[in-house]
This record gives sequence, structure tokens and C-alpha cells, in this order.
Amino acid sequence: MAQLQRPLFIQSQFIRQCCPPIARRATGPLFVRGRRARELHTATVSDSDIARLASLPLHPLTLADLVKHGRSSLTTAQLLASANFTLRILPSRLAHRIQSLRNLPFIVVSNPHISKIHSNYMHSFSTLLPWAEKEITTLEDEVKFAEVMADLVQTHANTISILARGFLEARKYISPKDVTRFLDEHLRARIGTRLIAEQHLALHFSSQPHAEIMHESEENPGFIGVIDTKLRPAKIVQHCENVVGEICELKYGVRPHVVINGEPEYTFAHVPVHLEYIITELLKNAFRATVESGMEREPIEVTIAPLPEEPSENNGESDGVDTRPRINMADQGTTDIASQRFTGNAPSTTTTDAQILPLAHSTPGVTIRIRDRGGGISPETLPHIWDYSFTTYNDDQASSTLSGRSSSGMDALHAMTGPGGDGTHSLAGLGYGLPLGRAYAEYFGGGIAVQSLWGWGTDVYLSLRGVGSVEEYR
Ligand code: ADP
Ligand code: K
Ligand code: MG
Repeated sequence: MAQLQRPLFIQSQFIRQCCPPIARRATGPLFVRGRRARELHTATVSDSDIARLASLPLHPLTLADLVKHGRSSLTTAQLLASANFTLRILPSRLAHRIQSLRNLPFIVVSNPHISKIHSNYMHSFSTLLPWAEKEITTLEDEVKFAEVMADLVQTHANTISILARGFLEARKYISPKDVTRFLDEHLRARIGTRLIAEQHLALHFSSQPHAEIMHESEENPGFIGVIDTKLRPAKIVQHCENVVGEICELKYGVRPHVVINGEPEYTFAHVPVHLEYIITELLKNAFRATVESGMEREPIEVTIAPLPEEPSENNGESDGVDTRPRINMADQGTTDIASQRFTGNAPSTTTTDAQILPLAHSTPGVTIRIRDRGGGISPETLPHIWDYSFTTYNDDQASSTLSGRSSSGMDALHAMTGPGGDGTHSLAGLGYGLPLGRAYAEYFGGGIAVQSLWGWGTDVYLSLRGVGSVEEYR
């Protein structure tokens, strides 16, 4: 156990360096588990509360929404505006989640793990309800509201492993496709909810009298809340290589090494914890395949390829020449990775706010290719790789992935910072790496495409848009 915590420890150190506001939050008094929850004012939730709030359309969240309250030094008015903005969106988001859980087959919701998730949502909803339709006008109220946000983030920290366990146990009663459909919607919505809550918390902590100033400070240049406007993907790749390398060495006794080429100095604006989650999952897959096929002497090649600037007027297409990178996929048709967008459930509208977002680094984004010589993905396996819970890890390994999970204080920190929540200390087995990684990539208009060369290796293309250049996201 002591050994297993090492990578997480390294990770927490890294997060302190890269995301000081998050690390500060995670160790703050708000996060003493359970204590705050009892102190929070809760309301009795009726079905009509849920129905009423679930009937509201989901607010189409823009990146500008997230950063507009947090630019330069934060004023009281901006902090209150951020709190009120957060408050306006969250209750209906939670109500939608509760309804969608209730729409699962009864026998599935009755599973203790899935019903635990339902009760977590009911708890969070009951802490938000006393605030719904109110206006936060004083700093005192803002502090109380920040406690509600901290409790929200903490309450849902271990969702992924709990849901994974629940759906594993309930697999007789629901098809893999239905699980994937539910989880895709649920986990994508969760990304947004966490982001909104964490962004307000980051601003809240930055506004505290004793907090070091986080905006454009030396310690933390380029951060606006949880967004790093100068994020260098190569740095994240190096960090993830260390973390995954440690896990790999513990499991197999060897580790392949990673070679980074392309433009390692490239920076753009993105949410570092999202990128870290995705890269970790993709490297885990590449490491596992490489070692299991006995190719650990072959490096894993990571190419950082910035996307060309898109002409603002015609989107680069009116002259008939689209210069954006395309990959030709034998099994998936032609994928235009530069313009891959999530076309999920919630209708969203474009806000002009985001289009004028004056982020310092509003480059269009980057494609990161992760190339391994691990033998590729067999044609029988390929159609299933995007299903939640699908894994070729064997059953024993898979169940120890679930049961070996600790609930130490480290989990709380990681859950705060790692968007996947948990399960980071094993190399594979949950079957969530690709689908959840893709959900994170698509959240800001990017995507993941897998090209397998069966018998040889795998290329994974992760495309990410700079958050300053995307019009909207859910
Ligand atoms: P897990 O890693 O927990 O099995 P993932 O969703 O990350 O779940 O991957 C699903 C499956 O896709 C893996 O079990 C493996 O069979 C296959 N796969 C993913 N990436 C690679 C790769 N780089 N090389 C070979 N197989 C891969
Ligand atoms: K999978
Ligand atoms: Mg994986």
C-alpha cells in the first residue's frame, strides 16, 4: 500500500507546482470530510422541486462564463457575481442528474452503489435548495455558499469507482450499450458541474485575505481559477510518464520510455487536470500494450502538433482548401480531428461573450499523437473499446482494480484534482480510460481517435482546442 501511494504523492506534488490554487483548496479547512456536511443548512427535497428544476433548460456554459469573473485582481462584486452565476446553474443540473438516475431500470437503481450515487445527488440538491432563487449579496453569504460548493465537490469525489462497481454488479439487468449511454451523459454532465463548482472555489480561495494572490503571480502565472492560460502539454506528458512509469514498474518490473517530439514548447489555454487525466489514461494503455507484447525497448512516441490558426472569417473552408489535419481511419472513416465536436444531448447556443474572450493564448489548439509498438488492437476488440467497463484486462486484475482502492486522505486530494476521481494507481481494468478520456477531450471541442495497426501498434490522436478559442461548451 505504501508503495502504491507513491505515484499519487508525486502527483500531488506536481499539482502543488502546477495548480497552486487547487492544492491550497484541497488542504484547507473546508475539506475536513464530513464535518462541514453536518453544519450545512439543508432543505427537505420534494419530487416537485426536482421536477421543477429539471424542467429548466441546461444553461449553455461558455468559457467566458468561467473566466470572466476571475480576470486580473478579483473584486468583491466579481466574486459575488461568480457565486450568483454558479448558483443559477447548479440546482437544475443536479435535478437533471437525479431524474436521469431515476429513469434507470428500478433493479439497477436499487443496487447499493448506484443508490449511493442517487443519495449523494439528493444530499447536494438539499444543500443547494435553500439557496435556489436567492441572490448572494454579502461576503458572509458567499463564504457559506463556498462551503456548499466544497461539500458538493467532496461528496462526489469517488463517483467513478462507485458507479463502476454498481454497473458491474448490475450488468445482468442492463446492456453495455445502455450503460455507456447513461454514463456518457452522466459523466459529461459531471465534468461541467465540477468545473463550475471548482472554478468558483478557486476564485473564492484566491479572494481570501491570507491567500497568496493567484492571478498572474510569479508562483502561478497564467492561471484563471482552474484554467491555465499557458499550459504546456509536453510538461503534462513528462509528469504523466513518471506517474504511469512508476505504476508500470510496480506491476511488470519494467517500463518503456517516452520520446516527445513535435513542438514541446507549445502552450495553450486549457484545464490542466483534464489534460492530465486524459494523457495518463492514454499512456497507461500504451505502456500496458508495449510491455505485454514484450516491446518495452521500443519508445512510446508522443508528438505535439499545434493546429494551424483558423482564418477567423471563413473558417478556412470557403476557398475549398481545408488545411486542418485529417486522419484517414480504416475502421472509422475519415475523421477531421481538428473539428471533431461533441454532439451530445444538450442543445447549446452560441454566446458572443466567448467569441471575444481576450485570453492571452487563444490559439486554436493542438493534436497530440501517442504512438506505441504494442501490437495494436485486435479486430474483435476494436468495436468495444469505447464502451464503459469494456476491458481486455483479465477478470482478476479488473476486480482487484476496483477492490484495491483506498479511501485515504490522498484520495480526497486526488479526487479534487484528478477529474476522473480515482482508480489512478492501477494500469488498467476499469475500462473507463478511453470513453471517459474522450468525454474530457470533447468537452472543450476536442476529440480522441484511435488508429490500430493490428500486429504492429497503435496511434492515438488526442485533439484539444485552446479553451480561449471555443465558442461554447455544456
Ligand atoms: P482499460 O485500460 O481499463 O482496459 P480502456 O478504455 O482504457 O480500458 O481501454 C479499453 C481496451 O482497449 C483495453 O483493455 C485494450 O484492450 C484496448 N486498448 C486501448 N489502448 C490500447 C493500445 N494502445 N494498444 C492496445 N490495446 C489498447
Ligand atoms: K473501455
Ligand atoms: Mg486504459
